[in-house]
Amino acid sequence: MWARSVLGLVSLALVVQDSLAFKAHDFKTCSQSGFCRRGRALAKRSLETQSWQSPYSIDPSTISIVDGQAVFKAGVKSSLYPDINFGLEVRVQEDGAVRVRMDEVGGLHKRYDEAASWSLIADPKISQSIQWKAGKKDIRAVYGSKKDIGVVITYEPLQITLSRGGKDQVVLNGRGLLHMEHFRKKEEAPAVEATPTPEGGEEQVVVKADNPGAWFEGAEEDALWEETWGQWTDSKPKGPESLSIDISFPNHGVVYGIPQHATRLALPTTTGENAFFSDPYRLYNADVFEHLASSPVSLYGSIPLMHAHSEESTVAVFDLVASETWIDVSHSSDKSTETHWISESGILDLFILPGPDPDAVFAQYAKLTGTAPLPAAFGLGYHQCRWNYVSSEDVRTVQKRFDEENIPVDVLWLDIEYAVDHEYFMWNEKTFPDPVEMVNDVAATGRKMVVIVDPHLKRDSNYPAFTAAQDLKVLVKPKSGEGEYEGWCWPGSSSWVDFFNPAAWDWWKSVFKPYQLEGGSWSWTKSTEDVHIWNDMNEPSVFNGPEITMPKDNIHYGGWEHRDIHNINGMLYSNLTYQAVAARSDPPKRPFVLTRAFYAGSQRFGAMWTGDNMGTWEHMAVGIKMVLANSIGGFSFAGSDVGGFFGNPEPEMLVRWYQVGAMAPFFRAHAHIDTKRREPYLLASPYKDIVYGILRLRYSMLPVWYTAFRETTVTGRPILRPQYVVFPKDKNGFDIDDQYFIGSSGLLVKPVTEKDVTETTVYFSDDQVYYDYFTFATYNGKGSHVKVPAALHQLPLFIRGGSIVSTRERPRRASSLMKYDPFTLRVALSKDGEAKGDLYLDDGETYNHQKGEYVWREFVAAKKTRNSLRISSHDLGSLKPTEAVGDSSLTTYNPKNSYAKTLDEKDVRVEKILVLGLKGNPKSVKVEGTGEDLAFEFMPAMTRAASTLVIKDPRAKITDDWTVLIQY
Ligand code: NBV
Repeated sequence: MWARSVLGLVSLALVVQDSLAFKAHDFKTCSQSGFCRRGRALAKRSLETQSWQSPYSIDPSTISIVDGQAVFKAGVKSSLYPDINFGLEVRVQEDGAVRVRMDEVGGLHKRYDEAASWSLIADPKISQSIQWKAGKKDIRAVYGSKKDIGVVITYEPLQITLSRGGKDQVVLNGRGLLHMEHFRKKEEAPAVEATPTPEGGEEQVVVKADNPGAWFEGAEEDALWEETWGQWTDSKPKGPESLSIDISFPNHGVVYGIPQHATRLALPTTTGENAFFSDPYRLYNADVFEHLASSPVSLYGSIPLMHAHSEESTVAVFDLVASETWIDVSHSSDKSTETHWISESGILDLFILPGPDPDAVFAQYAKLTGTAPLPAAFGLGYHQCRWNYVSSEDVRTVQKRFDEENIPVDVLWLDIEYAVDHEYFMWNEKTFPDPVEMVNDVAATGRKMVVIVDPHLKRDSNYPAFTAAQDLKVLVKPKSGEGEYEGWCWPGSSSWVDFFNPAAWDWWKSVFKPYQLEGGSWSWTKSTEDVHIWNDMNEPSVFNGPEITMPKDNIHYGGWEHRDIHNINGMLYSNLTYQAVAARSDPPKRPFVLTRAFYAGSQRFGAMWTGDNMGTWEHMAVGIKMVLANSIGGFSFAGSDVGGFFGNPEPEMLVRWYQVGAMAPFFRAHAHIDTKRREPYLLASPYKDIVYGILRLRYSMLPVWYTAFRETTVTGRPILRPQYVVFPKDKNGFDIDDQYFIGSSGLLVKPVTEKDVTETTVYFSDDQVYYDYFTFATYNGKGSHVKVPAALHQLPLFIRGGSIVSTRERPRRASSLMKYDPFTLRVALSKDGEAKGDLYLDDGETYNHQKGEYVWREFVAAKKTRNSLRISSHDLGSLKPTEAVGDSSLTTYNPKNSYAKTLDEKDVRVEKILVLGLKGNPKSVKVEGTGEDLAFEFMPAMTRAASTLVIKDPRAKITDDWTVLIQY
């Protein structure tokens, strides 16, 4: 690795140079990882052995049904090891999801079983209406409102099947690959003979003399007790404890999810004939430099959730495991998918989410891991970052340039060079002599700053963050369990706080307080409430560690090894930082925290970005797919570095990247320290004008993004929705991952990610009219791939007929200055001449929305007679309370709350209504009730462009109920 050796870190320049050469062999392939090798070898043997049968079975005499009728428990045995006991538990939850847990009982050690406590929001509620019926060979339950869901647990061999309407949906251990390696004593074994693998890793193979289980486990012991890879030896003090399970979807031909990988949304195969990738997808949070644009290697985060989809149904599995996991994907036909999950440690804790459609799966998953809270509104604005703005004067100049050009930006960012010696929180006083004044200058224009705080703490006895953690004894320990683990990172010799240790929590929260604490302990006094936080390197990245991370035998709180918790580690860091930023103000304000590492549940703690992408077209394109995969995984607040982190994008590429970024929930430009400056105002015309237009477009669409966020907060439905989510029955859309809808707004976007493009093809699935957002050109859907103009200044963005889109079209410098701006409504009439859409507003800053301080309106355009159209506005929360899986405070409200009153007092109104696709010339436009005539302009339909009616100042306050009547 570029900075592996201590001596290598001579100067930043050197490190950076070296970093530009990514070496794939810094990361293991499956064949270089002992347990993955064992798992895949098991799968191979199963294919080679006729009449293969899983050795695991249930002992019927041990079956018990507890908790009313809902929880099935039984003992499980493996015929290979009759003396070892396993316990199986299958619970059916209230929403029909099935949880399968299995652990070794009375083993030599304990398997890690705490992943659920970090990832889930609560213990899921068990169904009270399940009846298990035990037979001789199996036990089964039938449930669901139509009594069409069945769970069958077969005793011998052990197999669990979920079916719907008589069709198998999910089968566990159907291929007999379940294997929970039990804890064992290290026997006297012949000396290890190390054979190098072709990739340069070392296979350590011990031949066992007498092994009756060889047909299943293999005749040889492979890296059970110790594993050496490169210069690192993993001591594996507890020996083997890996877990393999096959999960099949016999009636689903496509699978999605398991972020984070740089690949297509519909996951390509990794095994079987003509497999697309040769290695399984890996989940092992890792700092992978200059990663490939198409690869199954693990990246910075892991969400072990997989959707399986067909025209008939969507189901999912959520494998709640925190250790390194590899997942093979294959298709035995184009209608079925087989997967094989191999994890290094931990219990089996797996959820089967029965669907039956994508929305139901989102709700089922959100009930488990929660939804994203509403963000601070500025988080949806444009973020200007680079590594690094080098001084407070630099920051002020950047801000000034944005203001001079009259272009919006909400947040200016500081990367690691603000911190002297890379001791986070500690300003470099030479370059940042006046940090509080600098932040105040930025805040004076309604903006915020985000400052990086990495998790590695320099081991410096004068660094208060380090010494406090040391005094509290909350640092991660080395394998001996004594003292503090030391690794190498930006500041040199560093240690890491163990956030699994509750003793670290209150302290970490106190550190972010921008005022002197009682008792005199250290806090970040040179900061303000306008500073928010960026958590990078939290995989964790350790320059001199194996695979640029911590040794797996490091010890965390509770005696767990790092291997047990690795994939959760980064989530705890952003969780605690999020709490810390919230806790510094009273009453609390919504924090903004950006994280690089993540796990299932991280959506509760801020935003993520896709890490260090390259400035290439391929990376631009795959970034969209990665953000979509993240959205499937519940983590919608996502984006990738605009411009590409590495490299100097040509202007055309930069423009396209702004188009991509502006259409992502998290919109930030960022660049490596070695790159040339590329702030939008540095571009020449016409590029600069196009980018300015994109920035303004983003700001005008903020109400759309915020409303979509509300929906995800309440329902768990993603903000970005790929085709299969919106049209689950249209199989032509299943592979499409380069266009997507934004929330329920009806907006469909297909960003261009190729050079020299003047037109592109968009897929319109349904029998509906689609309007070009800018020109109002119309396209008819129904399964057509349509060519649309896409020259550099043209972003292919469409409104689906039947939608009403609310925007704010007055250019401002920051979103905070738009709070009381008027709205424009685009009423895009459906083929039937009707439309609707909603709009959610709150103060964007406090938690008052949870006390009902918000405005949630619906606009409806409906025909009154054959020749008249009514466009009306009414509040939603008092009329149509919806069921919430997330924040239920956002479903019912009193429309007369004080936030609504403020909007009323400030006269916040609709200033313009655009009606697209009216079929006839309007004769009059009036306010219904008063009969007042409204001014309007009308452009009749032209070939392929919709008719456009512009109603000016419809006398419509945003908080009032009103109706406009159009006669035509
Ligand atoms: O803090 C420096 C960078 C940061 O700019 C980037 O966004 C992170 O992904 N960081 C990684 C560390 C080193 C990158 C070469």
